Amino acid sequence: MTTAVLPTHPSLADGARRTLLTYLAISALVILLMMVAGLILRMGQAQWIQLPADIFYQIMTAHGIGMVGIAGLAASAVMWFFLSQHVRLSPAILVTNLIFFLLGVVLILGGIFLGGFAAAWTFLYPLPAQNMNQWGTGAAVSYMVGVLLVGVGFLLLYLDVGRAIISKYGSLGRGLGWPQLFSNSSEPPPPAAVVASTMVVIVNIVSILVGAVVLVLTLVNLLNPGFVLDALLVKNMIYVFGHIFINATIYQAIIVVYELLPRYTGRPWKVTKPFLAAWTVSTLLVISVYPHHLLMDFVMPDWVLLIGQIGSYLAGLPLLLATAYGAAVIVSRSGIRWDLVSGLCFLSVWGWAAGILPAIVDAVIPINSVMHNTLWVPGHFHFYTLLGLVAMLVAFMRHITQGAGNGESLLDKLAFWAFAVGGLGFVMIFLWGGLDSVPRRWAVHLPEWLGLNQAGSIFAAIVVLAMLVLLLRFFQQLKNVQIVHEES
Ligand code: HEM
Ligand SMILES: [Cu+2]
Repeated sequence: MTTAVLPTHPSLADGARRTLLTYLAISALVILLMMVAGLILRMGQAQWIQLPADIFYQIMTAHGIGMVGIAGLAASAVMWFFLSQHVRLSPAILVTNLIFFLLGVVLILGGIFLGGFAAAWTFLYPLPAQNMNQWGTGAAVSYMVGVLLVGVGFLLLYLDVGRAIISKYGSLGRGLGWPQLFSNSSEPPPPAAVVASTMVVIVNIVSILVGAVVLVLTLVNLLNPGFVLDALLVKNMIYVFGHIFINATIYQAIIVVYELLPRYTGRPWKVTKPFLAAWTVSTLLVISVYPHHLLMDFVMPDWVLLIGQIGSYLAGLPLLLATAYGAAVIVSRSGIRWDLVSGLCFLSVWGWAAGILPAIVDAVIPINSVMHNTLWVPGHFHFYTLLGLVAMLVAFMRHITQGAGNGESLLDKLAFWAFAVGGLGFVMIFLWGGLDSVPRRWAVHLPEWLGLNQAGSIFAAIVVLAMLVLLLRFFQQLKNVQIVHEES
């Protein structure tokens, strides 16, 4: 049997390599399962299958939290892998995070499918407790404790990443390249992987701490209903947590593009001043724009909503421009070798960029008053999670198993195009539904909407099939990967 060498660097310990491969194998499996869950939801809305409403909301809750959680796990593997070439990370913490993650998943799944918890992944107050007896307190408690455990694991991981960056570069500011940005330091700037990881450490620690507090508050309310919460405060905290955490998955996964496109083009990814400035601006803004989830909450102070709206233009754009521009510069006339991995990298930058546009449209207050809670919303976030984030993750998975004897087949090429075309069709149908004012999170749709839902289901099925090919090949190749030390 031919053997593929895990393309990595000698400083990475064998144990850590195995752990990372475990992260990726679990991620591939869960992404596939959650996509099938999504397909079931869409087919239920299309009335192609009989899906009772309670089951629809259970699956919707599992799909939401499952996709967000597994995206976080897979993206952290991308970050860890590339970052460990520059700083000394703790392999023990990497394992610890995985254990917390798996324990949390068991409690979350138990709460949903055994206990019937179906308050959506955002568990907005007071739904977890006041649910017209759709589920018991135990189910909601199990869900909250599960999410809390997942959060504790990630918190440990990011604290370790922060520690490692500070011990090598001196401070998080230096990790973001502030001396080069603000005082023309002649030292070379930190590599792109370090800049991105530093940003993620800062924003995700904020996200997880706020998330932990609101989960505990919700738990206290569940166990002692006399302890009444402020619904608006809870909603603010939940969206600080949710908005930042899902955004940070892209900020971690994008490192694969910074690291791999240069290898394919033979040109370095230049860490320029605009690049550093974009990451610093985004660090501040990704934290402060979450109020775009509360534009319909008229009791929110206007100035907070304005920050949410204006910040939403500013937060994504600089980073996106710096990345899209960087990718265009590095690829154009480089004689780049196109294969599955470089194709997925390029597609992912496009998917991220294109997906931000409908997101910005939605963050404009007059538009939001029409589009809020329509399928426009899943339309925009599936755009950059599916065509952006998932493309980055699959690029990484297939890169890591690529090597002697682990080439790509014609089937892979077909799957790539099926993924791109199916994914685009799937999200465009969601957006179209939004234009038609089809509400999001409805198990049962009006007859007028069934045609769109059926088209959406067909595209979704194409995506699932394409992913099945791309990830089955990944598993097949994983068997051939042997952990061998490369010469440095
Ligand atoms: C084949 C791929 C996918 C399919 C078929 C799919 C399908 C769906 C459907 C039908 C919904 C419910 C829409 C509604 O009526 O409100 C949904 C919601 C959602 N999806 Fe997906 N999805 C896919 C991939 C993804 C990915 C890759 C992510 C994130 C990484 C994701 C995250 C979510 C989230 C967070 C929700 C919101 C759940 C809620 O409203 O509480 N999905 N998806
Ligand atoms: Cu947001």
